[in-house]
Amino acid sequence: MELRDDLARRIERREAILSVIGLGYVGIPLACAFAAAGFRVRGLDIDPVRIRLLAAGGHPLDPAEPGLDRAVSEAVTSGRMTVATDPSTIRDADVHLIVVDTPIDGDGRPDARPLQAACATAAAALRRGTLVVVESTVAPGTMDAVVRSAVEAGSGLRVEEDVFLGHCPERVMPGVLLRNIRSMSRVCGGSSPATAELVAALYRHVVSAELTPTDLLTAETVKTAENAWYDVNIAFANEVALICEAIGADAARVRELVNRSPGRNMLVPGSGVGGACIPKDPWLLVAAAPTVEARLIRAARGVNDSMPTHVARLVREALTRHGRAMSEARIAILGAAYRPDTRDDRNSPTAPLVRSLRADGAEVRVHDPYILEHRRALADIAAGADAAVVMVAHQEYRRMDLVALRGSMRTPVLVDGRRAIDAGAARSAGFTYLAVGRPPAWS
Ligand code: SAJ
Repeated sequence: MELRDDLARRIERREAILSVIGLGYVGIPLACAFAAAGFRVRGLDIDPVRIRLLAAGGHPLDPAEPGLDRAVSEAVTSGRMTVATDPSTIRDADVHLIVVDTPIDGDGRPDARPLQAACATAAAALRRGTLVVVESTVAPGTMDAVVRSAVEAGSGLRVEEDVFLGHCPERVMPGVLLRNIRSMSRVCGGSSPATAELVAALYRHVVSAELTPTDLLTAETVKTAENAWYDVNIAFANEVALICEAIGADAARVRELVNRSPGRNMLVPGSGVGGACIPKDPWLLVAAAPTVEARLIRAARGVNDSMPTHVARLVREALTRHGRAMSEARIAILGAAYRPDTRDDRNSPTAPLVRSLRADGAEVRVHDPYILEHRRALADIAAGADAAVVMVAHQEYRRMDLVALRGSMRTPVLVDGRRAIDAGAARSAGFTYLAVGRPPAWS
């Protein structure tokens, strides 16, 4: 096919112009990576504040994100990356990379509106011989039912006759955004095998890990299934932890010995599952097949979403044994982020925990050294508290002075949602120490 071969040559020579539609925590590092590889990149976003910041060489993401400040600055000052809110700026692009969010609604149903809007923007700029690649994680079947339809309706062009479709799901992780683009393997879905090869050839410029060409549906299913796998296995670890607490076994020791058995990989129990991906992607997978009950995947979501409530129960039980009613209790929550040593608090389990404790009438204060609104001194947050609850394993909490913490509190209850604290040290400091997966101190 002459059109595709010509595009392949332009990609190989890095003459192809790329647009990146959606400049978020995936789109910004992606645009920078392709600019650093020598491509001209047209960034597009609907947020003028974000665009102004990027055009000045800054970015709205975590300032501590390794290498990102420099990557954005170099991409902009080199002139290889330009950014705008005006969709006309992507008309000369040969490849459109769509990187917008793909949320779900309260019932777990995909909300494809941001994707549809981005497809319409790309479609308006499409010319014969161009490629559209969706990086966003989508429910299997979306590339065909939503993207293909929007692209053909919006451009009047036909997929595989005039234009080409790809799906290369992102595998970023806050805290290692640029590293993951280079080092994480990717599936490269295409509207035909030749187009899948073209997508792989494009990503070869920024990915040094394995690139596997495949069809669009397989690519959509791989991404959502890999994260549903993660969620189900975390739920398994959490359920074993609940059983261990009830029977008096230590889930950490059980996990350690289970994983010595060949082919076993029990994950880590904890206070819940946060992030932009894991709580959402299982629902995208399930949504693809409404006639399939998907009881296991749904139940796993329920187990993981119940863990913050379980932590609240541990707090309640410990305070009761100290004669402290929840209605008069002061509780210090350590950690609002969902990932250790980052400020990323998307879908953090801390939010439902705070709601649950406040519903019991407790006064709840939240500390997190990485999040501006929670950055008060830990000593101030813990002063006079009846319980301290570790919800994310920030280094600051792993290293904190437990004797000083105990001394500042009114009641010595320490609940550890991430096994971040040494139980012996906690007890020596005078705490009633509880942890997810560990039998209660009084059992
Ligand atoms: N968690 C547990 N127990 C575990 C593992 C995780 O409770 O054994 C919890 C974490 O505390 C966290 C949540 O689950 O709250 C998410 O876990 P994570 O931080 O390890 O994963 P994410 O959401 O940051 O990113 C994941 C990653 N996938 C895997 O690690 C398999 C990342 O590589 C993907 O790129 C990303 O999803 C994505 O974009 O899908």
